[in-house]
Formats: sequence, structure tokens, C-alpha cells
Amino acid sequence: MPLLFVKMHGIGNDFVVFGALDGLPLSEDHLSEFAQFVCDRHFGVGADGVLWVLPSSIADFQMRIFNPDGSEAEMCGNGIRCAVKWFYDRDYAKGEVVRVETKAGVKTVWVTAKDGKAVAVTVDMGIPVFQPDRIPTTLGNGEEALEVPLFVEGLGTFVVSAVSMGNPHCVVFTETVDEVPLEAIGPRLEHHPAFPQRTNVEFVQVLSPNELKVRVWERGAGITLACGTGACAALVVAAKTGRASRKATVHLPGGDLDIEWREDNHLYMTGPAVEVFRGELGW
Ligand code: ZDP
Repeated sequence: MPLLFVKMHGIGNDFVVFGALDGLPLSEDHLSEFAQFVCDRHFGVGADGVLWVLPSSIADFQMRIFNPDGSEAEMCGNGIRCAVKWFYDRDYAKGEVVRVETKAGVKTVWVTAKDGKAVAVTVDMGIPVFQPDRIPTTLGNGEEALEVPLFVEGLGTFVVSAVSMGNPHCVVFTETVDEVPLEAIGPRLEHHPAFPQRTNVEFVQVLSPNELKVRVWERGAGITLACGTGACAALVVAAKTGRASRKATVHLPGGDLDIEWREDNHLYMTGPAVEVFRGELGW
């Protein structure tokens, strides 16, 4: 069955986007295997995730995201900007405000357009969750797990903070983020028994109260050039531990995101979304 797709990215976090506003063209049982094939950079299209733009009865559309390992994530910060650009640029949106159903709730999104096309997107990423059972993590002894020691066999003890942005995150501060051996540590923290649903991992260097430098190991994907939910997780933990103010630019290997933790306790993320090419996939 030929399937039309659009290759997109948000600061180098790249996605294959399938518009399916009439409903899924594949059966639910094939979605995981399909994502593994599509994301493969040698045997497929190549991407950090597959995004489905689907109909919704409670929002303008529904977004579902699958990781390269075939697992489904609840939420995706860079992905939602791409999915909204897909929707907006094809004139499905009624205005500059779009509501998107995700597995982490309905998100409100504001589009900044140029010549009728979305160039930047601001997302209300919701309220960060620190209750351990809702992340989920076994860290913190029932209290917020902020800067707690986590022992990793063979690598030593890391001081970590756990937070959910809809999906789980493990934030570690460092003075020298470029030197962190992410390929070695990332998978060990992702699969650590302290995180029963696995976790995304962010190493964060505070450059100033308004500037963070972050490298990410993504659950189900490995090293990526950026992670929107991860940038929010980094800012919120940095602010909560007195390292940063509530508004900062987060520098990721693929580019920058502006993150603000407003007085309403919601995190707002602003960044670009880019369409690279369109294609047709045989499946
Ligand atoms: O939670 C997860 O399993 C992530 N790998 C999902 C993708 C998150 C993403 N990188 C983001 O920008 O938030 C797309």
C-alpha cells in the first residue's frame, strides 16, 4: 500500500509524519513494527520518530508518536510542533490556535506564520509532574526525587532529578556537558530499574540563569539532536533547584528552544518546525 509522508524536523529532531485525518491506514498491531521500519536510517526513511496526525473528537487533531524501537511515547515536544505545522500548512487549522490530543492530554498550541506557513510554534507543555509514582520512578522515597543519588553498576553514582513532562525524564547537572560519554551512560539510565517505564535522560550545563546547554539520550531512540520535553524537564529542574530563572534559552546540539515556566505552573516551549521533503512509501 503506498503511503504518503512528509519528512520534518524541529531543530534536528527528525520525524516522518503521516497525515491520516480519515483514520489509521494500518491496523493497530502493525504500528510498532511499522515505526521500526520507517525510522531505520538504512532500510527505511530514517527518523527519530514516526508521527501520526489523526482525527480527534476532543481537539483539532490527535498526534501519536512512536520511537525508533517501536515503543509509543505519551508526548513529544519537537514532534508536536512538526505535527501542528503539517496541519496548519495544509489549511486544516481554523486559526493560529490549534488544540492537539496526545496521550499526555490535550495541548494548546500557537502558530507564528509567514506567507501562510507555520515557521515557529509555541506549545503549552502543561504542568511538570514530580510525584514519583506518576513519573514513574522508585526514587525519592515517595517525595519529589530532586538531586538524589542513583548508583549505576560499573559507572558510579549520579545525582539525578526525576520529572514527567507527560513522558519520564532523568535530569543530571554537569559542568562539562560536551565531555559526558552519553553513549555509555544514556542507555544505563534509560533502563535503570529506578525507572519502570524507562526514561529519557538529559545532561545539563547551566551557562547562566537564562541559558542552559543540554545533551539528550532519548528513551527508545538513543542520542538525538534535540528533545522538546527534555528541554522543559531541564529548565524546570534547574529553576526548582535555584540554578536558573523560570525563563531560559535551552541550547541543544540541533538548535535552540525558548522555555518559560509561567506563574500558572505550565511550561511554554517555543521553537521552529521545518518541512524537508515529501515522499511515498511502499508498505
Ligand atoms: O518519551 C520518549 O520515549 C521520547 N523518546 C519521545 C520523543 C520526545 C521528543 N524528542 C521531544 O521532543 O519531546 C520528540
